[in-house]
Formats: sequence, C-alpha cells, structure tokens
Amino acid sequence: MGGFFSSLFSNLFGSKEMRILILGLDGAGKTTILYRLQVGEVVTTIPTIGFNVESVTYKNLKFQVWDLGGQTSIRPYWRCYYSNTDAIIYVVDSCDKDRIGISKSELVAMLEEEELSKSLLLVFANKQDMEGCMTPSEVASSLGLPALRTRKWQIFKTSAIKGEGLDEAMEWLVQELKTKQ
Ligand SMILES: Nc1nc2c(ncn2[C@@H]2O[C@H](COP(=O)(O)OP(=O)(O)OP(=O)(O)O)[C@@H](O)[C@H]2O)c(=O)[nH]1
Ligand SMILES: [Mg+2]
Repeated sequence: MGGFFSSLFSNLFGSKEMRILILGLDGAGKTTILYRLQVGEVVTTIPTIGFNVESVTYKNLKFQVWDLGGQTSIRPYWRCYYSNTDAIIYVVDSCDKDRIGISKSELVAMLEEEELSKSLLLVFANKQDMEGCMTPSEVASSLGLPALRTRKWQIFKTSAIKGEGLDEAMEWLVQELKTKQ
C-alpha cells in the first residue's frame, strides 16, 4: 500500500529520475550536449574514455543523463548501460558525411537490443551551425529512421555550440514521458 502510494506520488510530483543515454560516434558532440543541458554553457571537452553522468532537471522532471564515449573501441561497452533506459539521445555530426553509414550501423545494432525496446529515440542532427552539413531530413533518411515501425522517435536540428534545438528536444521528451506514465 505504502509502496503504491509512494510510487504514485513520486510519479505525480516528478521525483522519479528518468534515465537518458547519450550515444553516437566519437566527436558528434555528446559531452558538449550533456553539459549544455546541465549548466547551459559550452565546456571544453576531450574525447570521453568511459562515461560522464550528471543529474539534469528540466520542467520539474529529474533526469540522470549518461554520456558514453563514442570511439570504436569503446562502443562495445554501450550495451552495459542499456537497462532501464527511458530515452536515447543519438547524436550525429551532420557534417560527417563519410561516417554516416557507420553511424547508421551502430544505431541499427543498438535498436535491436531487447533492453531498449521501450526506449524513446531522439536523434540530434548536431553541428547545424556549420556550412555544408546534411539537413535533418537527410540525416533521418541516411539513418533509415522513416523505416522504424515500432519505435517512437523524433529528429531535432541542433547546435550544441550555439545552444539551439536542445530546448525543443527536451520539451518533446517531457511530453512523451508524461504520456507514457
Ligand atoms: N561547430 C560545432 N562544433 C561542435 C558542436 N557540438 C560539439 N562540437 C565540437 O565537436 C568536438 C567534439 O565534441 P564532444 O562533445 O567532445 O564529442 P563527443 O561526442 O563527446 O566525443 P567522444 O567523447 O569522443 O565520443 C568539440 O570540439 C566540440 O566543441 C556543434 O553543435 N557545432
Ligand atoms: Mg565525449
């Protein structure tokens, strides 16, 4: 009984922490996005070996946000973090046309994992402040997103450096998580 009411209350008042994973190839901008979300500033990053984890509060909801290193040798470890993930933020460097195919393969492999079958997918077409980048719809089709049938997903046009698009993404996420509860 107590358990039922306390879980009801924690859901209603938003004290339950949602778990978000930020994934994507090395250099896509994951760590920059994590700290943009947490402190609202651009931090100087170095390639992540392992992970960073931070608490982020947005619209009264608390998120535990995990940013994992994206280098080839580190990607096999992503799966160790999959359980209980509410949402995946998949970050793409929209200017990295050469590696969009690799980015797609990693995404497809990840989405096949049973543990992530109920997770929401937010794709950030990042680095939109740079010239000659792929548009969000080009990124979406290169990743094969329109073919996803069972997954709730959305793509966002972002620039972590300029702080653009992140609010829209968090807003969408909050709404989706509220309807899911
Ligand atoms: N122009 C531009 N540069 C960006 C943007 N986001 C990140 N960067 C730059 O891209 C580089 C890599 O960013 P990180 O956040 O360290 O990338 P990461 O995805 O965490 O990389 P790994 O930790 O190696 O997996 C840094 O020099 C960032 O300043 C963006 O929106 N626009
Ligand atoms: Mg990083």
